[in-house]
Amino acid sequence: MGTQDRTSKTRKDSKPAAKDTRPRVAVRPTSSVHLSGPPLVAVIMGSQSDWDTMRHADETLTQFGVAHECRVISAHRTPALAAELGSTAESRGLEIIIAAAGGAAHLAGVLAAHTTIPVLGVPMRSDALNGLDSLLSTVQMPAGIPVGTVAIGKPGAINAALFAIAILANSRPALRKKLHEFRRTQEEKIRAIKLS
Ligand code: RP5
Repeated sequence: MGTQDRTSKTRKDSKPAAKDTRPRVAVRPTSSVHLSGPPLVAVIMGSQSDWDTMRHADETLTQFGVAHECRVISAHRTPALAAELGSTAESRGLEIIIAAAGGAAHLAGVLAAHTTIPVLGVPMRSDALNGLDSLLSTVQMPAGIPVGTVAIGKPGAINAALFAIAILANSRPALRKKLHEFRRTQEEKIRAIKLS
């Protein structure tokens, strides 16, 4: 897949290479594959600024041992890449796409337009309208191209991953077992709470 080239090429001109003073950002690269095997889930986000939220989807999928990839692809800044990801998803063996975007959040809808595999949309919390803009943009798909939309922000990121896992678990008994264990542990933690 065409991803942003993060390495600068060696120049043949005489000038010594200028020191790279760009800030090092603690995020995963534009395209990264998590866990071995071909990815079943693609976690796509419209901007690097979405990663702090979407890392929770990444962590949840990793916790369940689901092979996935995380990528920054924008519907408006890299439209060709968005079309490529969507239209090749099925042939690459992806089974679910999780798409996160904020503001005029059309990424999930654009990806869904290019594929028939399920697309889950995660509305990002925005500065201007606190994510209400993202929520409405993601959820209000006209009939014919569905996007399953989850909650705004971190709860949505986690639930999109859990939803993807639930879909995959339909045909994977081991994953279904892990989901049951997850629910049991979650319930036990709540039952054990003692308020002072
Ligand atoms: C959307 O615009 C992204 O998904 C992000 O949530 C929002 C702001 O992006 P940046 O301006 O931070 O890159 O495309």
